[in-house]
Amino acid sequence: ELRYPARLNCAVELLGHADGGRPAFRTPDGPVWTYDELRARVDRIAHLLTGELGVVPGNRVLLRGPTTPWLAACWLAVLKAGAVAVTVLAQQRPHELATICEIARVDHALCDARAVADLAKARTPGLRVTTYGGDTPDDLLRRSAPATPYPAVDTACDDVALIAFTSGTTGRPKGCMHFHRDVLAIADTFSRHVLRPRADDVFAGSPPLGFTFGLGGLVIFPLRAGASALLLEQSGPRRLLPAIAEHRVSVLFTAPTAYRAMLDELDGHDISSLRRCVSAGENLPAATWRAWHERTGVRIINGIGATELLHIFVSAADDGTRPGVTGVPVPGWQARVQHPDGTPLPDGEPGLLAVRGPVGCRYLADPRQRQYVRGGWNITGDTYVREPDGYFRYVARADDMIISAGYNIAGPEVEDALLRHPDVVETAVVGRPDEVRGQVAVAYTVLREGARRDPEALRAFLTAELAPYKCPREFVFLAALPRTATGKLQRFRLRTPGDQ
Ligand code: 3SK
Repeated sequence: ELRYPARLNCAVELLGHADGGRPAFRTPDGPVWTYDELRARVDRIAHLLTGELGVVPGNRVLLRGPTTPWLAACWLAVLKAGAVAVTVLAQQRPHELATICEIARVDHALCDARAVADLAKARTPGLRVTTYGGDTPDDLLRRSAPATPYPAVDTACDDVALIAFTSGTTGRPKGCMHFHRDVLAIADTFSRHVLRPRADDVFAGSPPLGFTFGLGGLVIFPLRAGASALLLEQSGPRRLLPAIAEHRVSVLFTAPTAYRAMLDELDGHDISSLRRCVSAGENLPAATWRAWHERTGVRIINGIGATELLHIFVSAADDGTRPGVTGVPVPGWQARVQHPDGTPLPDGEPGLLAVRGPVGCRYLADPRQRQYVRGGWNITGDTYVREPDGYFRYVARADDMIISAGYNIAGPEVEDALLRHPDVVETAVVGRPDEVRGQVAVAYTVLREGARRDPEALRAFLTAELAPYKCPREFVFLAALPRTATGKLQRFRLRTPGDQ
């Protein structure tokens, strides 16, 4: 069991241990920030926050900008000053920002000067916006501040440190409150036991810091280990590969689609420095796991996490990783598969994934809390099967099962099979209402450039791989699949005809 002192400021813990001369953050073209430099910049920002800007402990501070060391420094400074960080995504539009500010009662915002226009348009009454990295005299980084160490606010371990918003694939965003101890708990469970990072590791990846997958992988885990992170503003698959080669990245965080896209571009890039590759955010198809392993020799660490629980809670390490399954509960976490009435189900039977561990879901003023936390378990909304060997295998999102003429069809299983076809880049199989069968499966598919749109060829390929009833009735070819800002597939948009 994890035990933390009653008084704890997680920013102090994250910044506190590494030797000051060691690298903390790197960027593709800027100078390396050492731990000493990072500490000094965090302290400077914290002085300004609580001095000139008038932030007091408990104030909610919105943080917005591309993934840069300054954004990470602002996040650490807000926490060190006892305030609450509300990190948002660059893609969030003014009305979404306004909703987040309203739900989280945001008082102040620190915003990369390049991203301030949308925030200004959000028209949130009383919000005080300060830019960083701009050229106006009142820009945060142009103000003068004491060069003395900032005495961290003496927060309790269960004071709220951050409010993370679920991008949600649908509906009003939910703010999830996380404590100072939660920040350390994700590093002391998933990172410590699964990643087992070393101080000479270089972390990098594509998820933004406004998504807790990225916040953990690119800030919390490297700092907790005294390691460094390469922070990339542009982190599409084509940018990641040269960056991995140039900076000898050893721990990579990205999404299943990015692994698949990188496979096509691997030639000519030396990525032999990679020793850990983490995939989360969506289910990792077995075909992608196998192809990556074959080409790179690295076994992808597949994980399931949630904004509600901050990071990954089911995964596997090293030789324990396998294609087609997620893994076992991360040490410190418990998981089971249960019936919607809360009864645990036997191995082999699909049901709802329920987890509990050191981090809990605490929605900010949202009655959906009652659906997410039931009987002390967090119900993630995923259908899983626990195999007899204790591994958890993803079946579908609970509301994504397609029921056609009495058959249950798991969209991801069909997708996995379709992805084995050499022309298929991405696919989503969803149910469409049908008068005769209740629902029929429809495959929305993105093909490789120049490939022929041939539904019959795909059908023939699939019937050799799957029971015929699982074969989609219809194939629709798209240029791209609809996704949220964090890259999650928006199946509901595919289910609504004309909304793709
Ligand atoms: O969406 C996920 O699967 C996830 C994974 C890791 C950390 C956070 C999240 C939301």
